Amino acid sequence: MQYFIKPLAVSLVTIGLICGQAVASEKIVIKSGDVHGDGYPTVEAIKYMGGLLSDWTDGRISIKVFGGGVLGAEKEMVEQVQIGALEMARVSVGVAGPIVDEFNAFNLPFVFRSADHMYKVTEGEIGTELLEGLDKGGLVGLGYMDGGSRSFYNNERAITKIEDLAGLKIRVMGNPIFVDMVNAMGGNGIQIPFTEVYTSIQTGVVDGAENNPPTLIEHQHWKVAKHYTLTEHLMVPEIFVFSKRVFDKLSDEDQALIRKASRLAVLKQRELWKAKVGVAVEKMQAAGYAIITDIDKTPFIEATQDVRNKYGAKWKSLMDKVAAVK
Ligand code: BDP
Repeated sequence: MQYFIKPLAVSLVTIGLICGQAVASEKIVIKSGDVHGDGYPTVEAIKYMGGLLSDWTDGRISIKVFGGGVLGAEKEMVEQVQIGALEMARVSVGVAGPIVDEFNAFNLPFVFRSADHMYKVTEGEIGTELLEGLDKGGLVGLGYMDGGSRSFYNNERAITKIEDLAGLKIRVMGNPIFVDMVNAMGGNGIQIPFTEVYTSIQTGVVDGAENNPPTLIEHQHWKVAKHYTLTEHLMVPEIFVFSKRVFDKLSDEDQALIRKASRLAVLKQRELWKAKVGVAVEKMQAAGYAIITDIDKTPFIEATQDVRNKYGAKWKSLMDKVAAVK
């Protein structure tokens, strides 16, 4: 697939700079990619951010969201942002580990105790430092979004205890941590790009996957995977990032506006997220889709201790700091 789109913002800003100064009246259209489509909280929050920017600048700055994965998988979108061919992307922290290694601390199972714990970590000193670290990867980390909790779904059998996962082929995001995580629980973790998950389950390439309720429903995975169990083994935050190449060429005022709008987009997404999770669960239950909520998580936590030890040892003090956030 070709997903090269004219880097509009880059060219406009460049024109201004060639003339020796930023041209305040030049239009800046920020293109932003997401694997989710309209109606999904991350997409709607970025559109909201675009609306704010547009209002504040009388339409001079706006955002155009390219959702539904039309710009490629998350890893590819991040690469596009790094080179400045795409201005912005909203991705899972799951794919940010290769850029800022410490982000992998957030990718370990059962690290966050609750959504509140995750908010406090991401909004506090730890989260801020990690976002700033994206700079070395050519990215400006604008903020975190809520990706809820991820749980297993599959087409083979209901998971009521850890033994039920034995031998199941489970799709995971592109990061070896997630493969180790599933394997530690007795399953067989397989990395597959998000856009191929539905077909992979449908055709039996994998037995299932793991994700949050809104994703399960919005991407129709529940139609091909009958059993969903709220193991809630992962709480992977999401981030939205801006191309540093493009950002550095913007005026200080425009950078400040983008940062201010980002902050409001973070809060908006949280609000939209909470509503969306409730609706997704209700919709599935009303349609007679069985969701197993009563599950003893202790064996899952114990089985993954080695994974936390193996990867977490590298960031021991960071992990301790995360755990100490009350
Ligand atoms: C969804 C995240 C998205 C990931 C996807 C995945 O919002 O960023 O790409 O999971 O599993 O929950 O790949």
